[in-house]
Amino acid sequence: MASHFLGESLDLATAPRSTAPNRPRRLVALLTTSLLAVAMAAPFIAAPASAAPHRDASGRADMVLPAAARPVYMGQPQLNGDPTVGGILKAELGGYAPFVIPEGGTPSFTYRWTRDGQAIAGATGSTYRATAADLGRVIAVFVTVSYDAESRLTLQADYPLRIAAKPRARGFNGDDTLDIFARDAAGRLLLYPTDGRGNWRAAQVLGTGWNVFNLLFSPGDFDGDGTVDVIGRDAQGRLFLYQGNGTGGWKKAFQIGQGWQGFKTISAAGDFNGDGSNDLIVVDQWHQAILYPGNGRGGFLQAYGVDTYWINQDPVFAMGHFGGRSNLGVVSRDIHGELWLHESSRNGWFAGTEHIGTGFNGLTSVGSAGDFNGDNKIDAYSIDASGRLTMYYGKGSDYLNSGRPDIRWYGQSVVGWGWGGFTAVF
Ligand SMILES: [Ca+2]
Ligand SMILES: [Ca+2]
Ligand SMILES: [Ca+2]
Repeated sequence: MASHFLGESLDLATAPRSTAPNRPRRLVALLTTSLLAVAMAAPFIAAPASAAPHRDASGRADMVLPAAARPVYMGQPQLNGDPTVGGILKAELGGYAPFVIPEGGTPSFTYRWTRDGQAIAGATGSTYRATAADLGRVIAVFVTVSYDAESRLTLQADYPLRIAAKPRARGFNGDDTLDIFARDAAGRLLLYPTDGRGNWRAAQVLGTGWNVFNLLFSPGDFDGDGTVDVIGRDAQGRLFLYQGNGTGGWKKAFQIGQGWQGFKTISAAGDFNGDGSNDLIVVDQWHQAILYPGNGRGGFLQAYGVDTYWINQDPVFAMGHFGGRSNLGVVSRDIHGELWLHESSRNGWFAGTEHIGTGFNGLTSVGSAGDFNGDNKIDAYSIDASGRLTMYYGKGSDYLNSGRPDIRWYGQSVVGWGWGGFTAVF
């Protein structure tokens, strides 16, 4: 068995396929969080104000009624959204609507966000955009509902989330919007940036000589320096990392693997195992999906099989937090042109597969590069034989309340022409 990365030998035959080394710890973490949530879910009743009897001039005790603390109830809040650097997290009410007994008054909400248990200054809204300072840290949010000064309840939202490295969806040139890479027949690598609201900006040439690669993709930030990178595989099966400089150029390139020529597909997976670093997923010649977890510095941790029999699933591409929740999506297209969303709760394993599209056969290219139209919902694209670039607008989590949970798209539109001459688009 070939070694798949430098300096370390990996025998896929012995790579764990069904064991889940990080499951127990994750489970403990979830249980701890759940217990905390349960403990905190009990109605919080403020201690009554001091009610020492007041004595009037005659010395007669007189009851003074303190402001009454009424028990407050609230369904378990949820923490959702895109747990990556630059992604928006949302605290959402869950379960039942808050109420107070005896009833009366209008609930108001306040929020407190924490990073590794410490309050984040200024983070008091219902949403929070993760920053570079949050990379690898655990973000939590506490929701307080108040009916009056005495009647309030604070719950921690389920579940705290570890923030992953910047995803490919943040683009390459530093403005955190979708960009698409394309290689032309002459081997030039081009960048087609957008303004993040569905408009193209001027294309730029990123380099020449890229014809040496038979496979190109962007893993997001793979080396942990905060910038989106590109990976290429050459004919010898060597894998090279091109470090983005964060402003549309490069730092340097270096080899990060060898022996990758046997893989049918290699693609980004996002932070599939939830440790904060971006990972890769490959399909080998036996149609097995194998995760190559990134080590956050441009290298790899131990690879392992995550699914079997992904026959003829080509292409495979990362969709990030397509469902608008903290789940991570990887999409594949089968030979019938159906699109399948394979989701993970970022524990290193797939949780389930959903059908999300049909009629994608006959297209030259299908992929996803982030949010094209600026609604903070991940979109997909295709290129057909006539060179048309079509964008498919994802619904994010809106599909959950749409009455048609089977429809994951708002619609589609052609956003470019003349894309047929490229030898790679990603
Ligand atoms: Ca980088
Ligand atoms: Ca990871
Ligand atoms: Ca969108």
